[in-house]
Amino acid sequence: MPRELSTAIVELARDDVPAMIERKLDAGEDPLAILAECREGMTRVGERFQAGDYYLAELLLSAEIFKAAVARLAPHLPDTDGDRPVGKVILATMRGDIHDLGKNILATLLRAHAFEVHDLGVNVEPAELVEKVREIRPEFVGLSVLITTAFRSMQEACRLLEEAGLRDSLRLMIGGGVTTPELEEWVGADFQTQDAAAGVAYCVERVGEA
Ligand code: B12
Repeated sequence: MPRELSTAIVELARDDVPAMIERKLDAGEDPLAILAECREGMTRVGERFQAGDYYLAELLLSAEIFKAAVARLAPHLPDTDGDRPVGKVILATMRGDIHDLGKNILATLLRAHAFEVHDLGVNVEPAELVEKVREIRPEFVGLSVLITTAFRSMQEACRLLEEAGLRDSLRLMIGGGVTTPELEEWVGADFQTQDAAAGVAYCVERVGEA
């Protein structure tokens, strides 16, 4: 049986992964499904790291392989016809967290759906997020998280938005591999997912009523 794409990522087969993606695209496979396979590989890399079988060097290499995979898939991701922005979204990874691969995918998908995306980057201070919201007035704010130590800064961001009177004018989404419905409630968000496509669907559905 041929090796799975997710396994090639776990094995850090830097040279094989692009060729495997190419073959899948040629065979007409859904680029979003291919992306999901890559992400599964990253989850398994994380398990190896947690078990002590992989170190930071392997995490870094996996991130490089994954970034190259996303770059190859990006032109094939779903697109829309319109070029006028349908709505504005601010994205950020909050203080304490530097993971951004998932956030970047979400940004790509949202832009492909004609949203104007303001990506504030990683390790963002809650007060900085609030300032940007005041300036840009987005319909949506999306916070990405992969490390539990950043939960508190997400909750703080939500509280500061409320105190600034800005919380009711937008929908707050949280996403990333460690998020759960319980975290959504604890942070005070409106939506939670571990799937960027679901986040896009949420924005597309709600943009008119936001
Ligand atoms: C790659 C990686 C790294 C890379 C990150 C590179 C980068 N530029 O992002 C590097 C090597 C830098 C790194 C560093 C560290 N990492 Co790391 N890392 C990972 C790994 C293997 C994969 C993460 C990833 O990118 N997955 C792929 C993406 C695409 O998935 P995703 O983020 O979930 O995104 C998808 C959806 O969730 C969704 N989405 C994401 N965000 C959002 C937001 C919204 C609004 C929406 C709607 C959707 C959405 O879209 C994506 C596509 O569907 C994970 C393992 C894992 N289980 O995830 C560990 C992991 C997250 N890392 C971990 C740790 C501990 C660290 C370090 C502390 C290690 C260290 N000792 O220094 C540092 C973190 C420093 C810090 N303060 O942040 C732990 C966290 C544990 C915890 N309980 O919090 C994990 C879980 C590994 C583990 N099992 O121990 N890491």
